[in-house]
Amino acid sequence: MRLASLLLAAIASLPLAAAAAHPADLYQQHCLSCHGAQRMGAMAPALLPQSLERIKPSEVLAVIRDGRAATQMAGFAGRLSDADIGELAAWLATPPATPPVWREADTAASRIQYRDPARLPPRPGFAANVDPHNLFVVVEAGDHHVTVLDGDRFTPITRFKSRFALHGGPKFSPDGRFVYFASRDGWVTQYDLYTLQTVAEIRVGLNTRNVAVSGDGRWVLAGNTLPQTLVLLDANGLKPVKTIAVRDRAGKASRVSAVYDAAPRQSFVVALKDAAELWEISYNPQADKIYPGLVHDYQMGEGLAVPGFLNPRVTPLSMVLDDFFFDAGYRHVMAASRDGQAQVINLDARSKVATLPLDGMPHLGSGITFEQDGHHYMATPNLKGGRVTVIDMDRWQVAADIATPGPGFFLRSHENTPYAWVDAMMSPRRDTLSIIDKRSFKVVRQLTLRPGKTNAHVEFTRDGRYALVSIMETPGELVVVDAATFKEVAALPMMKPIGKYNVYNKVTRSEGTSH
Ligand code: DHE
Repeated sequence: MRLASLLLAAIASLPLAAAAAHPADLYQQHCLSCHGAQRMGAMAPALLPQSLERIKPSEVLAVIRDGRAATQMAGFAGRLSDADIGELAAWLATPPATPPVWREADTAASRIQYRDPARLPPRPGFAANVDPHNLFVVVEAGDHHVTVLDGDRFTPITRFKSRFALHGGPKFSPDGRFVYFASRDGWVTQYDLYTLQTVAEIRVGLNTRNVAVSGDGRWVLAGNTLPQTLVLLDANGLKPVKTIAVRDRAGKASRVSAVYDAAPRQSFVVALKDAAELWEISYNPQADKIYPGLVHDYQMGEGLAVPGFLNPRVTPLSMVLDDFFFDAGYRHVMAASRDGQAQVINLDARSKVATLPLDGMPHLGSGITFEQDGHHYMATPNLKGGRVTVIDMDRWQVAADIATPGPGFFLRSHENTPYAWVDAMMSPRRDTLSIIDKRSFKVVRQLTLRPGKTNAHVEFTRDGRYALVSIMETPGELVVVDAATFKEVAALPMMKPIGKYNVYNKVTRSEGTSH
């Protein structure tokens, strides 16, 4: 059911009260000063339908009525009638009469520089015995904070407030010094792990999908769904470099599904949500010479060559693809559509080379790769089926379908462990992790660390000895488990730790973790 009709159903359950005022007037009077003109966000988050998509209608009503703890959002019960609160909540779920506009100039004007990147000290400021490559960055969605954790001692080094609703994995500079976050309502943040301070922030759009950092550390590319743009930033200070309007061959605008860095290719690869195209944007300074004539800018006319450097190179596809995953050599992407079809695209030949029998909704962005008996495999959880599918990447065939207690979101492993861990967080068995032996493709253990609570999202220490598991609740926990004995060794209180990221595993592109 759509959000607006769910809200209307929730409103119908409210007690009858006096006739409601017009919600647009209520917004002007009570919400605009914090949530901004046209509901685009200001000191408080945007209140557009896209921004509220992930929040249950009953929760929207509850926040307006009772406020949000530990924020400046006060409750309006007593000040507004139940009918007014209901009308306002329903109105927020509908698109504004005038579509909100976010231009390049808005992006440029939003940038905040907290520290001069040129004046940052060269070495970490924390104790010398803390390994800067074994830090974990933990995103706590429960109260919109980030914890930086010492991965040797499992002790927090700092905890700071993030932008509202970070989504997707934070991305790291190649040396592991800087971490970049994207929030659903368009804010990109550059944070310095050496000084434990934010360097800069910029709002690249009204609704952002995710960001990627180039393998040479020079660029950050953000993919938006509103407006339909890609925004290229200088990674050192987040100055905007260029905005690319995302349009297909016919000129139709498309949202971005995901953008990832393909470091060995010196390029970003972009999947589009509304167009049967895959884009590759080279940041190789020699790209103009390497790809002459292969670059097309469909806004200028089909087949028109433009410089290869920092411009999209389009691969036309037979269907719209969503999330995707690279093979180990970054020559191919495995990509799936929302309706459960999957293809292998060769990025050099710029064409489909195989079809994969992956039904349901494989969550490819959360896949892993590994080698076994000389074969290269990738494995992916499935958002619509209780299984992990293992693909033989040498033959592009399904090698195994491993049953799990329910659909899961995140699969993780590490080079130093024979096991891969997957959750079942989309099912009633959300408290159960399945541990799969990568050699036999069998579930060898099921683990329920906190019964009745969501046990999900695993990340390993840099040596693979310990697995850190999220208890995704508010309040929740981060539980440290010995990766060989599966025994709990530590637990830290956290507020819905939605994801955690080990610096070393990320910058070395460990085969067991997301990139
Ligand atoms: Fe995510 C990553 C898409 C809903 C938590 N999610 C990603 C990525 C994509 C994606 C494309 C990879 C980006 C990256 O890491 O750079 N997510 C989607 C969806 O399409 C979906 C199903 C619907 C949506 O509203 O976008 C969706 N995601 C969710 C959630 O409901 C989760 C559980 C909670 C939330 O905060 O929204 C959620 N997604 C995450 C997390 C990652 C992620 C924690 C990073 C994974 C990682 O460990 O790298």
